[in-house]
Amino acid sequence: MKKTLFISLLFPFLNMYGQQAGEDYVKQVKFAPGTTLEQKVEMASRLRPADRQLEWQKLELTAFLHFGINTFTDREWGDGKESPRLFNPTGLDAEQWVRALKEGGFKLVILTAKHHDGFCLWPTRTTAHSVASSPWKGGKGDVVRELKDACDKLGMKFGVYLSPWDRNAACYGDSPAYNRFFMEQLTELLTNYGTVHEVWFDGACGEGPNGKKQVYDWDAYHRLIRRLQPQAVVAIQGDDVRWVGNERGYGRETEWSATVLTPDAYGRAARQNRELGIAPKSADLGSRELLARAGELFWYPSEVDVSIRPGWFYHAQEDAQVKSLSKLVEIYLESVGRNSVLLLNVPPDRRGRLADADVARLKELGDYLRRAFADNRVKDVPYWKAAAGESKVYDLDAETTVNTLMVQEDIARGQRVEAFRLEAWTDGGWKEVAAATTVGYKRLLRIPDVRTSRLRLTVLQSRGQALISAVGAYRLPSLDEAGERPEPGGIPTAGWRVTGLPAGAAQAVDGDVQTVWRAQGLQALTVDMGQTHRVRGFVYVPVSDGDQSGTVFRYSFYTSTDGQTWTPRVERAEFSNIKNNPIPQTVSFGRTVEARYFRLVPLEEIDGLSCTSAAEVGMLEGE
Ligand code: FUL
Repeated sequence: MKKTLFISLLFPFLNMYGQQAGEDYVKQVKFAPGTTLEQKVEMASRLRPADRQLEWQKLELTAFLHFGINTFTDREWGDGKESPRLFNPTGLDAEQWVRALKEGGFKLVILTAKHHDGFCLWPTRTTAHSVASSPWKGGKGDVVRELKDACDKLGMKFGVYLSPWDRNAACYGDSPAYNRFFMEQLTELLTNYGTVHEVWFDGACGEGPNGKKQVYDWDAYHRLIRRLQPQAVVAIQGDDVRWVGNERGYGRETEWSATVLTPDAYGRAARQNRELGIAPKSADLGSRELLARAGELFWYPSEVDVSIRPGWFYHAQEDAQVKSLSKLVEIYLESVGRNSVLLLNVPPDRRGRLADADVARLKELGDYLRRAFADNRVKDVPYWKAAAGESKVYDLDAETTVNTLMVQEDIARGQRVEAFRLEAWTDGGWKEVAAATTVGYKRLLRIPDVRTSRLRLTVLQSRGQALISAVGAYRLPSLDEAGERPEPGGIPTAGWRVTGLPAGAAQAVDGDVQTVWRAQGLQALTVDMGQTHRVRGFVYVPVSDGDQSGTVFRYSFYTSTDGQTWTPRVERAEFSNIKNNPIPQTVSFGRTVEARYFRLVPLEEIDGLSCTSAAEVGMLEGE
């Protein structure tokens, strides 16, 4: 107390948090009680990223490699009971992964060194549940080493995904013991493989109400990372990089890197975020309304993680569902173009290679983006310090047709633009062609073709002076618009009848994923297909837009030939990761069986609620 008084007498220009009036705040700013909104807005304008966050943001394109036991069991979440002997890639080629990603324009790659099943892709000293117990390379292999060597050789930054949730470790749930175990794993990864640029801690934990409760020591994990790899950003359950809030590949229309969302890993997060009524998925994480009520502001920029295929791990049955080039370009525009870094997952297959279709798509994406953004028609872009309400005219190199506009802020000095407008000079007058809210590192806006020779940018609202570092106008080549088609099953649903439920339940089996069935309680869905079919599995399509309540997490599935005797086909299973990635769930029975009736019995909803929903349930035709 005395010391604080002494310091403030000596340095009257320091505020109560030791920050000097007028100086920049790095990564975080606290508001003293009584700070007015006007003062907060001014302080927010001076919040800037730490150097490692700025370097990370400039990468724009980063990649994920989900690879491990699940690759060999065809699952999305393993239960930790798998034999390490299952891991046996026949032709692992990490250089092939890195080369393909470089062609795609990716600058950093993150490997799932350990996923939720606990299997380690490096020969760790902490557990026998690793590559050392697998037949691959006679137990002498190290996937982390092979990837890191390939990255160093080919010029790619490297990151590690180490799942805190571990379904194999015996000590998981004994908090101090597991924290020591986990930190040893981290230490191995961060000391034995050279420079690491990103550490990814997933937030998932599906232990459920009766599961083991592990209290993670995030502070200690973070201190360890800062000591061993100071340049590495810590993502998701870290405080450098924020999960965008969906796994579908898009950032928000209004995406603030300067956000009032307290990182989950901070002990005070639950209370502060609850008080503000926000969570990582909230639409608004940075408006003035929130700022007015907040006690802290963080530089916590968004990362958009999405897979090139429906699942995160490789499944042969998804070979025909590699995202189209047009979908990937849309994802690029709505992630990198919305002030986020894209983290695109491309999963190696059982050989330990990226599949041909994925490699070809990465090359197409890289070629497309290089071509699309090679020629900025705005030639002269001086640094512009703009007050709210000010405009600036940019000449194009000639009258030309453009369909995509870009604005960038100098985020090294903070994120300030709250609203802006772009006009094009056409037919002898200014015509508004785009208007949006935040800019941040980069904002890309698709517009209908416009022929013009001049653009006018107006900063409509800003937190202090906006610092515009770049403006661009491009003509993106057209794309074949063939979208992806969700595949509800295979057996036509005409003539199917739901038994024992109100008529609305028919919407779950009408062959149309747009119509949704919702019911109170955990309701079993029993269906009479009208005739006997040879079936090999089923598909559950969850509601993926808007209200996801009722989505089934744990379930059992039965079939019957007479509607009297029921055979369990899958018992007490889970739709892994369905909460974050609500894609169609294809479940195989492992063989073809005869059935006229089927029954899906929900055992647990994603949030433990007592309700059920489905966009569709379909049956897969057997051999
Ligand atoms: C999720 C995990 O549960 C998925 O399996 C995947 O790793 C994804 C990137 O994060 O939360």
